[in-house]
Amino acid sequence: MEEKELERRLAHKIPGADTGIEVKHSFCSICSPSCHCGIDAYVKDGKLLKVEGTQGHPMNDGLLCTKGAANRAYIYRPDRLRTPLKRAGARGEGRFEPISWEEAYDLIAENLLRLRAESGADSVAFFGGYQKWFRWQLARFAYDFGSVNYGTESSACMTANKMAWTTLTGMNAKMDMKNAKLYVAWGGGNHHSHHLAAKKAENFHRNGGKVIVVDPRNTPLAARTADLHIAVRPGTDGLLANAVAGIILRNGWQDQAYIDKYVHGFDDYAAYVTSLDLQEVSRITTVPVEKIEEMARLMGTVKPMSIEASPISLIHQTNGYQTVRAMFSLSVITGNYDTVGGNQPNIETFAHLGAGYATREEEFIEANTPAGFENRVGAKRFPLWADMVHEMQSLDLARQIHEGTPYPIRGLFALGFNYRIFPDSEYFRAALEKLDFFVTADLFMTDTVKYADVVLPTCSSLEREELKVYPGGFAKYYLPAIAPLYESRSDARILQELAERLDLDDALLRSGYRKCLEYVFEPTGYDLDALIASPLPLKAPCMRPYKPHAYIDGGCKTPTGKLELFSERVKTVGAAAGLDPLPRWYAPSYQPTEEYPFQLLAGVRIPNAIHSHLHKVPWTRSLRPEPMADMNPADARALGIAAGDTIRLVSAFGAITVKANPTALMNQGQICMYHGYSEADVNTLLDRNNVDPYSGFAGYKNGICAVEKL
Ligand SMILES: Nc1nc2c(c(=O)[nH]1)N[C@H]1C(S)=C(S)[C@@H](COP(=O)(O)OP(=O)(O)OC[C@H]3O[C@@H](n4cnc5c(=O)[nH]c(N)nc54)[C@H](O)[C@@H]3O)O[C@H]1N2
Ligand SMILES: Nc1nc2c(c(=O)[nH]1)N[C@H]1C(S)=C(S)[C@@H](COP(=O)(O)OP(=O)(O)OC[C@H]3O[C@@H](n4cnc5c(=O)[nH]c(N)nc54)[C@H](O)[C@@H]3O)O[C@H]1N2
Ligand code: SF4
Ligand SMILES: [Mo]
Repeated sequence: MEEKELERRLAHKIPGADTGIEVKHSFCSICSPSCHCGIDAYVKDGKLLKVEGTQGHPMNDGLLCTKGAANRAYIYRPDRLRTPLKRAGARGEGRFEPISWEEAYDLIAENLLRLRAESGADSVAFFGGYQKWFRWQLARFAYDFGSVNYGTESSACMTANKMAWTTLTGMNAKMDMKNAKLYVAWGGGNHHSHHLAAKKAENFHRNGGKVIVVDPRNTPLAARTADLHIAVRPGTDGLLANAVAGIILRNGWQDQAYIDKYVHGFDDYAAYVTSLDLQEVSRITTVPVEKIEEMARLMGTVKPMSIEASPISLIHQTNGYQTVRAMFSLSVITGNYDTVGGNQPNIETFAHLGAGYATREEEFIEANTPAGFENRVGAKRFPLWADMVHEMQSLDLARQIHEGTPYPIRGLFALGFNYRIFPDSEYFRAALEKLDFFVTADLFMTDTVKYADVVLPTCSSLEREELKVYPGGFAKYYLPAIAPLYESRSDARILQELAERLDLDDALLRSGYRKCLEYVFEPTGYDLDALIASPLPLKAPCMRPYKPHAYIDGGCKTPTGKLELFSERVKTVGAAAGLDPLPRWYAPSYQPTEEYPFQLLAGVRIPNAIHSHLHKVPWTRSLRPEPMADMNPADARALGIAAGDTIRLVSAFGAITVKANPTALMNQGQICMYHGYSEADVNTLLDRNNVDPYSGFAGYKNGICAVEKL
């Protein structure tokens, strides 16, 4: 009887002394740091049995998304790297021989030091992928080595938004949806990209808040929450925003007292936005005039208003930076910036998150920045980026490897790197072939890893210690739920050990993760041991309540100290490159043609995948077993295409074969194709030179293609 009961408890994975199952507090890092949900990890004999969302966690309160629920399948993927590897075949072939960590470190040290001696430290570039947790240490590592070329995947994600807010206000900004009366979701695909934000939006709507959704597609967010859905033509949002501003000003809905006190450049801005012709705007954006007017009425009269911009869809256009700047300007002219329920200054806390309090992260990163920083990759090509962002613009990396100008890049040291994330990914792949030495750390044997000379196996969030901060003033220091699988080591440990092996002149970095954290978190008042002991995230002792207008009253961190609708910074830095100090709209480069009649939105989020790393997990893959292009049913019918037919997407740069997925989500004339598939990489269809001159961001949502039935 007792045996039966134990069997039952084991089968149901019930924790207890009898079953030997323990519940450990960990977290999911499959998607961006703006989530990183708390996980209850059920562990027996060092093996992860199952995961559940942590109840009461300030981020996810018990919830996990499709991807997070697949954590066990993710970390036990059969292609996990088990040992360090040395390349034994040609680049890309995938033939390796296992080596020890010592041998790997020796090879890395020997080659990096050789390249530095032969071609200078800048000839080695350092790159950090989507896992943002190690970046503060990687940046310092690169600068200690002496290279100015540290960069990240954020050359394709979010940074252009930050640049726009910073141009306007001197800082990045966040929403205060909890206290808003109007929420404007501009190009956000929340239900598929951020289920927790979607839930908040639904609650907001249910509690009587007004919602405007600006999205070409009839997304779940639009269908379930929108009082007004603006199905704008992709790439024309900036024009829409400026036209809305013009209507607000013509009706006197602006907050003139606020503008008089806090704003620089209002007259130039007002002259421009009120000159726009509504009929023309309607024709270009495909939004009816009455809808534009209704949008302006809501934005001009319902207060407070919080605006949220997608971290990508608008800035994956070649006019993206100007577009989001135009949108954020609406917050300023209506007096909604730095107010309760509006958009508020966002203090960058740590690891790409604004938790509401400051740390010494920036100081830590920038302490040892080498001389010649103005020469980093992409700096000459994208002067505004170079002026505002303390990283190389990684979009230019492949070009510099190929062309060797203004100086050669011969080595690449990467943590979590996927060349397929870049436009014209084939060009980047070919660049990897040209490198003298390439080392990367990853969890899996990916297409990119196959090009490395030395491969380091790293571990997942469940296998490492990591301090995470959370919005609202929280932090939690997680310990590993299970030991690192096989011979893998955490990225933080790898950096520490390599700093030692390379004899970098940096006692702090060499003293390890915990010591570095103590330095960075010193001003917060946190006791790191308490952050480990507490099962749930704790509030920062230094956290202060928000005070409206405190920031703008104190003087903004802009050249004039005011909110700059006309940017003196862009005027100074961008004049030679022809950049406009006003958020003036211009059309994105590519428009459909007779040969390529469809607008191609590459990489709009799907619920079951994130970039490259869930396509190979059977659970998540089963929800969308094949690479599929979403298209409007009428478009499909016109081409004789039925659901599941094999089709080819063709552009001037490449072609991929996928399945057709006709869906009412899509408008006519537009195709959505997710990225990250090895077998159908949509980024091979894109033009690497189709970029935003302000930010250097690629036009991922500004491609064109033809569709052929096979
Ligand atoms: N067409 C198109 N392209 C896009 C986008 C798009 O919308 N459309 N989106 C862009 C955006 S927003 C982003 S954020 C990027 C995504 O860019 P990336 O972050 O470069 O994309 P991933 O494919 O996730 O590659 C990350 C790699 O890191 C590995 N990895 C995972 N966890 C760890 C870890 O803890 N340590 C280490 N060392 N490695 C780890 C993964 O296995 C994977 O190989 O793609 C960009 N590219
Ligand atoms: N499941 C899942 N979740 C993810 C990711 C993932 O790959 N999978 N990636 C994570 C990352 S790295 C990021 S950066 C975020 C991205 O998060 P989101 O910004 O929410 O990403 P998307 O869903 O791609 O895009 C949002 C919406 O933008 C619309 N859109 C496209 N072009 C335009 C345009 O020109 N104008 C307007 N107004 N709308 C447009 C699309 O129709 C889509 O509904 O998601 C994160 N979450
Ligand atoms: S993948 Fe899902 S469960 Fe994991 S952190 Fe992101 S939202 Fe949370
Ligand atoms: Mo992203």
